[in-house]
Amino acid sequence: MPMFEKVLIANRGEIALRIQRACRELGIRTVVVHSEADTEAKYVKLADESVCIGPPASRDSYLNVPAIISAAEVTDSEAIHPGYGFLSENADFAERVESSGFIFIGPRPESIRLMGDKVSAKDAMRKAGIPVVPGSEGALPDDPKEIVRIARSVGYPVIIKASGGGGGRGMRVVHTEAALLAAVAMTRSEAGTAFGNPAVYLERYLENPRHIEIQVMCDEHRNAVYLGERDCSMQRRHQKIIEEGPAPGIARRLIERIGARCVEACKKIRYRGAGTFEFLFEDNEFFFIEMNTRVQVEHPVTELITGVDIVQQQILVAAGEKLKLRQRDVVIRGHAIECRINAEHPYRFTPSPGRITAWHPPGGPGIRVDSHAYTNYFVPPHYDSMIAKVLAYGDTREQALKRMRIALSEMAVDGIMTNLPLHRELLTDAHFVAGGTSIHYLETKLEQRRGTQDAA
Ligand code: MV4
Repeated sequence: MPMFEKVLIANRGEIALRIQRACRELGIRTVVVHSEADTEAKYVKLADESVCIGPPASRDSYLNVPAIISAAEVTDSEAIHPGYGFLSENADFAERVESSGFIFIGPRPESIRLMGDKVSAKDAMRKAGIPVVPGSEGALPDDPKEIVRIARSVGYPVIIKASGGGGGRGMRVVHTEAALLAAVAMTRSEAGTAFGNPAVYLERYLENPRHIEIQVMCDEHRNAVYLGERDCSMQRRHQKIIEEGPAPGIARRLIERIGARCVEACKKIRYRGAGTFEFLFEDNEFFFIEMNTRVQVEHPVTELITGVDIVQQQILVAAGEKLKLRQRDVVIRGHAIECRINAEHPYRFTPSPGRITAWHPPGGPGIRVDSHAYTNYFVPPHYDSMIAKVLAYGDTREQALKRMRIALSEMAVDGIMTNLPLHRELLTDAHFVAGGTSIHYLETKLEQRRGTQDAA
């Protein structure tokens, strides 16, 4: 299949700019679709063409499937890159894109559907040789006696998860048998309302894990590689705020073993494109929880430590090209850390949209800034609050940490509030600096911080 001449970008903000840059380097012309709130954005003007697809609210623009398909038609685009969020993991959208004669830059719709249903995802991965969290085999039955029996055999605490959920939506931790059936009923009913699917499953609840994910890239010709791991444990309410790679303190041979399994699983399900296997990591063991079928916010961490341009690779494999990359060519070198800069109150986390009156991004050796922001840019209130990703790369984690501290000290954003103060604090936090904190670390730290402030 010939390379694309024109790609439509069905997203906004930093990732729309990131995809645009990848296209430009590949010699592909770009069309960016945008809402009325993003008309004046510089990355929209920078695209070869732009199409306004509706009012500010996401459902009327970035989630408006007919408007996006029409934009692809009127601009003669050949392929659509969905970025992350919005329609990126919507199997129906991927199907509509293909049935309208365009190429979806992402996995086949069947793969998106398989992974979107967490019960079928876990089942497929277990059958493909990936270690999963011990729990119910498939969805929980209706029979309360059976549910009680399953929970006993798994052992408390357990977690009830909605099959249609994911990313932290629709889950409930249960510590005792007395609380089990009510929790199952609640989760079922919420899942029916929220996801239109009341199916739930049960797992052993891991109390203090890390969140480690494996990046993969696959073509249509049965080639697949893994691109190392990222540690995404520094998060609050399922919003990651710092990611890094490699994961501090995890033996290389463990990563290589799980990475090889991910590659085998991808081949088995004929996965295409970029993907991320999410694992919980506890007591030196990996447990699969979910697979993401999109490019992720934190993909630049992997780009810095492997030298692979993930977005370009997504486009190339979507065009039907064979991966040139072989596993032996994937060499992890150095260390990368990413700080997500959000337009929000640094400790209260309330959104802080508005006009940026001065924008001073950092720079220098080993620093990468992925951002669509600039002085006089207006951060619209309708979307995600992330306005930049600051990355620091170094030969060692210590060097990356140093460079990140310098970068954060150079950076200044006026006119709106940002979480820069929180990042500056975390980059000198003894536990974070030591490496290997759990998924609960940040929330616990913030609670303690709140406590000490109330006392003052
Ligand atoms: C878990 C877990 C503990 N044990 N599953 C939350 C998001 C979704 N992807 C899965 N999640 C979890 N599943 C078992 N069996 C703890 C979490 C979890 C979590 C996972 C990854 C990153 C951040 C998290 C924050 C809270 C809970």
